[in-house]
Amino acid sequence: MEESKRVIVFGADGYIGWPMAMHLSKLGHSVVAVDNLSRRSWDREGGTYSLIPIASMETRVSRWEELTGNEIIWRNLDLCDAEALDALIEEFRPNAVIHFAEQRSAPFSMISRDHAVRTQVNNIVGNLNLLFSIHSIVPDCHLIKLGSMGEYGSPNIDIEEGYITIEHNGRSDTLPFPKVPASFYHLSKVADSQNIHFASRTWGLRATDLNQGVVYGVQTDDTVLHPDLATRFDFDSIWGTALNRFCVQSAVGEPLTVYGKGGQTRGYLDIRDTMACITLTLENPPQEGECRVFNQFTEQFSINDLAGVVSSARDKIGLSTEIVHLENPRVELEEHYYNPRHTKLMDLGLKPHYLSDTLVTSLIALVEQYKARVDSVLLEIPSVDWRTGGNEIWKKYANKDEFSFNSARIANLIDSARR
Ligand code: NAD
Ligand code: USQ
Repeated sequence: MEESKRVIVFGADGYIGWPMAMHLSKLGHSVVAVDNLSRRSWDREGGTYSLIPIASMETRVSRWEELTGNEIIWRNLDLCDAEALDALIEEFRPNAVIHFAEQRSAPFSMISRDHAVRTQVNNIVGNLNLLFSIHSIVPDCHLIKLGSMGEYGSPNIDIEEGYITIEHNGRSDTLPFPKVPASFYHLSKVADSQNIHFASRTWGLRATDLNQGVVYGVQTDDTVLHPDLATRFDFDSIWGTALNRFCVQSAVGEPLTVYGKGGQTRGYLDIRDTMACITLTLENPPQEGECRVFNQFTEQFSINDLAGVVSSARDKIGLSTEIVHLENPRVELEEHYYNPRHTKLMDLGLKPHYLSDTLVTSLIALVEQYKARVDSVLLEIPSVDWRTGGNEIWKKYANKDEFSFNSARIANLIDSARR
C-alpha cells in the first residue's frame, strides 16, 4: 500500500461517498466521513427513497468497525458553515479531501426558482468555503473534486480532458475547454471548476477536478459485507438515473421511459471504477499550483442503447419489456456527436469493468430482490419539465384521469415541492 494519508470524505452519507469512505479506510488511510444529511431530508421533502434500505451513518460506521476493525470518524457538518469547516480542517489537518457534498440532481435544480437557488448556493458556497479553508490552514492538501461530464454539454467537436489548445488569428493558447451545460445543477459544477482553477493559479492549490460520467451499480467489495453497509439506489424521476429507472421499470412490468428520440449520449462507469479512479488520483497527487482535469468514465451509451441493453437482458430471462418514447421534459440535443477523450485515468492504471458484464448479475438481480419496495408512482410521474418546472407538470398530470396515478399521493408531492 501507499503511505497512509489523512483523508476527509465530504458527502460520505451519499451513494458514492459511503463506499468511498469504506474503501479508503480498508486501504489503511485515516478517514473522516462528513455529511450534513441533506440528501435524506430532500428525500423526505419530495417523497422519494432508496430502493435498497440504507442504515444511518452511526449504524454504518459501527458495523464497519465491528466487521473490519478499521476506524471511520463520522461528523455531521454542513460545508456551507465556514466556521465549523475551518475547525474541522484545523482538527484533522488532512493530506487530501474528497468533495462529493453537493445537490446532484439536474431535475431537482429545475423544479423552481427556489430549487435552482438552493442548488447553486449549496454547491458553489460549499466548494468556495472548502477552497478558503484549504488555502488558509492546509495549503499543501490535495483537493479531489467531483465534477461532471455534463459540464461540457454535447459540442459538435471532440471533448478534451479539461483544456484545449486553440489557434486564433495567428496566436495560440491552451485554455479551459468551453462548457455549455444543460441544467442549473450542471452550471453549479462549471462555477466550481472555474473557482478551483482560479485558486490553483492564484494560491498554488493542488487540485484534481474529476469530470465524472453517470455512475451505476451498488456492489463493491465493502457494501456487500452486510446490509448495514449498503449504499443507496435511486429510481424516481428526480434522483434516479435513466439506467436505474430502466432496471426498475422492467422489473415491475412498466415501459422504459426514453425521453425524446433517445440519441442523448453520455459517459458511464461502474461504481467499482469510481473507487479505483479516486484511489489512483489520491495516490498520484498533482504539483503545487496544478489544476488537473480527468474525464472519469469508461464507456459511452445513448439512451436508446441503454433501453436496448436492459430489454435484451430481460429477454434472456424470458421477460419482455416495452420501450416508450415520451415527449422530452428536458431541453437537450436528442441526436448529437459525442467523442470525449478519457485516457488520463487509464494511463494511471485504471482497469475498467464493463456494463455488459455486470448488468444481469449485479444490477438486474439486485433490483429483482427489492422490487416489492417500488412505488410505481415514482416511476410514472413524468420528470420535471425544463420549460415550466416541476410543480406545473405534476399539477398537469395529476388532473388527468387517464393516468393511473394515485392522485392523493401526487397532491402530496406537489405540496411538498412547493414548501
Ligand atoms: P448523493 O446525493 O448520493 O451524495 C451527496 C451527499 O452530499 C449527500 O449525502 C448529501 O447529504 C451531502 N451533501 C450535500 N450538500 C452538503 C453540504 N452542504 N454539506 C455536507 N454534505 C452535503 O450524490 P452522489 O451520487 O453520491 O454524487 C456524489 C458527487 O459526485 C456529487 O458531487 C455529484 O454531483 C457527483 N457525480 C455523481 C454522479 C452519479 O452518477 N451519481 C456522476 C457524476 C458526478
Ligand atoms: N432520461 C431518459 N429517461 C429517463 C431519465 C432520463 O431518457 O427516465 C435521459 C435524460 O433526458 C438525459 C439522460 O437520460 O438525456 C441522462 O439523464 P440521467 O437522469 O440518467 O442523468 P443526468 O441527469 O445526466 O445526471 C446524472 C447524475 C448527476 C451527474 C450526471 C453525470 O444524477 O449527478 O452529474 O449523471 S453526466 O450525465 O455526465 O453529466
